[in-house]
Amino acid sequence: MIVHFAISKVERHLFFNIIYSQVPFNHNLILMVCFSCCILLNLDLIKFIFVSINQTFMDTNILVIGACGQIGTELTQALRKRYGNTRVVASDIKAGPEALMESGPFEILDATNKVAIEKCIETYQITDVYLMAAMLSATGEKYPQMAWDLNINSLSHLLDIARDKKIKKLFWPSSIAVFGPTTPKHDTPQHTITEPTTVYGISKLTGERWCEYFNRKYGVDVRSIRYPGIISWKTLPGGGTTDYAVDIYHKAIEEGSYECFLTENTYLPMMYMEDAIKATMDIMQAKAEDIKIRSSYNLSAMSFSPKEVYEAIKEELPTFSIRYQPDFRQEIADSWPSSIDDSRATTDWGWQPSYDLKSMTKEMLFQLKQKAKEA
Ligand code: AKB
Repeated sequence: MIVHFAISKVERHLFFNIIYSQVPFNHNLILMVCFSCCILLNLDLIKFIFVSINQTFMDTNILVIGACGQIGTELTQALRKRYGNTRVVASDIKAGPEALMESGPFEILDATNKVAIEKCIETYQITDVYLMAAMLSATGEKYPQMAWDLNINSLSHLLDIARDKKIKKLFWPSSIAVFGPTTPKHDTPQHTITEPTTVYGISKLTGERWCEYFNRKYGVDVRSIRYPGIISWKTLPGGGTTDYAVDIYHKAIEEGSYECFLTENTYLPMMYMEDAIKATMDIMQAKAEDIKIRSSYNLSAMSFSPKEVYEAIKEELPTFSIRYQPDFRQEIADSWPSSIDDSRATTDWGWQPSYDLKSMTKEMLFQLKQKAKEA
């Protein structure tokens, strides 16, 4: 008991790191015995020894900033599955789902507070950061200055931290929002006109230029993809223009009808969450020399309109109905591409999506029906 209370949060983190680590069992046993002996001898010594062990055996410790958001929640769980629960620190500005906060370390962290981020990185000996905190397109238009401050300052802090060699690798998501009304709309190429009209798009485009600059000038290993609209059943998105494509499934199950804020023929690039998580983890695991684009990769899986997703749902739920009531988000959607050419991601690091509209619709409806039954 006395020993338990004498161990700090960091030492507990390292202790569980050893238990759950993927080093061979006999090594694990030796480390555990060493650890126990050290506790009885000297606490400072413990820290030193376990910091060294941690660096030797476990070379990846991850921090997810914005872990309670739509992508952050599922990304954190997937990373914990792959790297071990204690090696993935989840953080957000406020508390999130219990499952996420209880399955591994969780810290309250403001993505614009550089000092707090650095402290967290030092405490947990973080090597890789996934910066998922952002204000999306629709909310960004309501609070342009806040969107700019959050999206730009958080990235700028992390790039500085990476330049100062305090972390090894940074993942930062960009978006199809970097494109604008002057961009070729169909099969939008990787390198093309980028004149975004939303503050979100402007911040993402600026971020892309910063990433490439920090890579070229300081050798920072930053990796990025331009997410399309992401569809998932576990966590709701917040403040985006593509949010309708998630909401429509929820409303189909809960109410049997949906009022859509985009017109029926507005085509946008979309992706199922499982594919988005796979892409994010794959680009981070790829060899550094294979990541040839250091601004951000085009990424795509499918393209559909509200009418097409409605028809796909109706095949499964024949009484489902829809009404179209476009609002200010229509103008944003009209400025974005309807489909994306992501061939560079395929050539450089092997990107391949698994879900199309039909398979995603089946999976979404199945999972949401299960969830409704369990509630
Ligand atoms: C949004 O709609 O703002 C986001 C995005 C496409 O980046 N989902």
